[in-house]
Amino acid sequence: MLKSILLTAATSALLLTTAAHADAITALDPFVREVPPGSPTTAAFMTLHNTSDSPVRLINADNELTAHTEMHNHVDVDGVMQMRQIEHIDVPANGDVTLAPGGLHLMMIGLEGAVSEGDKVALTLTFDNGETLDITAPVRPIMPMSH
Ligand SMILES: [Cu+2]
Repeated sequence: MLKSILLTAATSALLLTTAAHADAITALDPFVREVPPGSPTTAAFMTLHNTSDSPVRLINADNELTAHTEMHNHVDVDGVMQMRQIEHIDVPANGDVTLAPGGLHLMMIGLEGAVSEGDKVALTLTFDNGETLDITAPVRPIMPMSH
C-alpha cells in the first residue's frame, strides 16, 4: 500500500516536471550501428520530432562511448556519396527530421572497442531553444544496402 502511494507520488512529480519544461523535441526510434572491434567510428540514427510552432536546431551532441560526436550528412560528389560534417541539424516547426543510414547521422568518433547488438548507448542532444534531450539508443546491425 505504502509502496503504491510512493510510486504514485513519484509518477505525479515526474509528470509535473515534464509539463513544466514543455519539451518540444522527442527522439523516435533511436539506434546505433553495430560495429566490430577495431572500428574507430560508428553512428547514431533517429527521427527528431518537434511539437512546437517554431523551428528548433540541434546544436550539439554527446555520447558516452566516444570523446567526439559530430553531426554529419552525406553529399553526392560526382556520383560518390561522401560524409560531410555539418554545424547543426534543423527540426522544422511541427515536423520531423530523420537521421538514417546514407543521410544525416551523429558520428561517434574515437571508439575503443566493439559496439555490439544488445548494448545500449546514452546520448545527450542540445538544442538552440535551451532544451537538452537524453536518449538511450539500442545497438543494431545495419544490413548492407540492397542492390
Ligand atoms: Cu559520418
